[in-house]
Amino acid sequence: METETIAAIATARGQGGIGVIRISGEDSIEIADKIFVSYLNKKLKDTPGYTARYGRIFDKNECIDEVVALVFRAPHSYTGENVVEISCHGGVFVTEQVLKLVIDNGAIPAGPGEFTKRAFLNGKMDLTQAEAVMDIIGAKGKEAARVAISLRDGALSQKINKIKKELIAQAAHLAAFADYPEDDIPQVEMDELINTLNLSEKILTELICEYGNGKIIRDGIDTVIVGKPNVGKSTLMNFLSGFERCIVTDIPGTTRDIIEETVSIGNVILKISDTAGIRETSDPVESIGVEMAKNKISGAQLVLAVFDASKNLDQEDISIIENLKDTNAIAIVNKMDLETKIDCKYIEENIKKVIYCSAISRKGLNELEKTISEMFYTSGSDFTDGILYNSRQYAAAKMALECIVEAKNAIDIGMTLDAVDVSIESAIEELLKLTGERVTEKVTNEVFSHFCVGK
Ligand SMILES: Nc1nc2c(ncn2[C@@H]2O[C@H](COP(=O)(O)OP(=O)(O)OP(=O)(O)O)[C@@H](O)[C@H]2O)c(=O)[nH]1
Ligand SMILES: [Mg+2]
Repeated sequence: METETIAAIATARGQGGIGVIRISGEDSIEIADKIFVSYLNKKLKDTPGYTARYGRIFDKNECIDEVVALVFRAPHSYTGENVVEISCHGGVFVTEQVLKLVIDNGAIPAGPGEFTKRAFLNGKMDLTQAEAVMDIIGAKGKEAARVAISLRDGALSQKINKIKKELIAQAAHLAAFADYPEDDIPQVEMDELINTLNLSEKILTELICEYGNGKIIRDGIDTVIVGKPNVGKSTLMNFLSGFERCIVTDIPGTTRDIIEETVSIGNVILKISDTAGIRETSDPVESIGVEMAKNKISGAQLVLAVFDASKNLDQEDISIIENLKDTNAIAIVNKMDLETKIDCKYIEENIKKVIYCSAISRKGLNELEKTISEMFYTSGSDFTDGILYNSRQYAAAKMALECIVEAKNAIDIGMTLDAVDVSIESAIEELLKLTGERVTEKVTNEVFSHFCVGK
């Protein structure tokens, strides 16, 4: 177990109302006492846990800032160790100055995610809960945050632990039976064993099937906006991002490069790309953009195909529609504020979902959000009851499922219970990896290397 006392600035760099310097480890209170003087002359070492003291930070005789020092005592803290959090004024210079003093007085700089790593190593949370901490911080939308909070509460762990417990009971029974067949151990109840395997298979299969949804909730839907030049693609992009992300002009061929942005509309996150208008062109720069736009269509999870409602459909529109045959597309019939000339029937016959909007007057967004939700989220699904939320968890669940299927096959073909037990043991091993109960240091380090310093 790591014993050194670590410290880091826990708040974002930059100017802010307050900045927090977090210290964790056996010596954290002693170190803080060396630089903090409370107005009531109370030492932090004499301060109970969950108590704040108001005072000042000194570098020798020079006052650095007026602060609040908050004491947590092991094991009742985030990390499970003694923790002091010093809240000072939120300026870059002041927070760095306080951190430097803490380090000069015996702490070492914390690595990425080291506070949470210690919380995990001290048994305050399992690995899926620790991973969720970073997902809460990184959440880009409401649903992403809701799911991350449920995982931090242990929603996935509970699901996994339920199957794990039953599998362990079965494995123990099988092992005892195999080792001491002549002893007075009750016969293995085959029905019970098969029920456990079926239940495990069902839960793991559901989790694996929902993984795609989890990814969409967490990272957003890969979305591309395509259409002819001048139909209003960049205006739509600006409308969705809420600021002037793209250049908009009435000159066809304005957008050349792909412009990307992550936007959140309602509960939905879109990783959206605005592209060059698709048309035949002799301009070499524009034609590269057109090629890139066409390529983007095939890789996207969602295509927003924009049309100009004030113009008749032409050959270029029709060839774009033809290119959308095997894609998840929504037609956006834009410029509905103008007199409508477009053949709506043709579009509706060829693209399943059609939204009528005016990007310039910012109308039609609610309808778009609703349509995307219907397309991507199975109605009624509640993702807060525990889902796999990253590739590490997904890989472990898949391996566990394979072992369960193997165990079932072994029973079906009449293999010995020994062989069934081997597969069940392997499944348990994978589930223990998933929750982090039996995980290598390499994997643990890899998980926390993606965290920010100070968390
Ligand atoms: N009346 C009206 N004009 C719009 C609407 N949306 C966009 N426009 C106008 O249409 C013109 C083209 O808009 P852009 O967003 O640049 O179109 P684009 O599809 O990105 O064009 P390219 O980048 O050239 O392919 C601009 O003059 C916009 O102001 C709309 O809803 N109604
Ligand atoms: Mg454009």
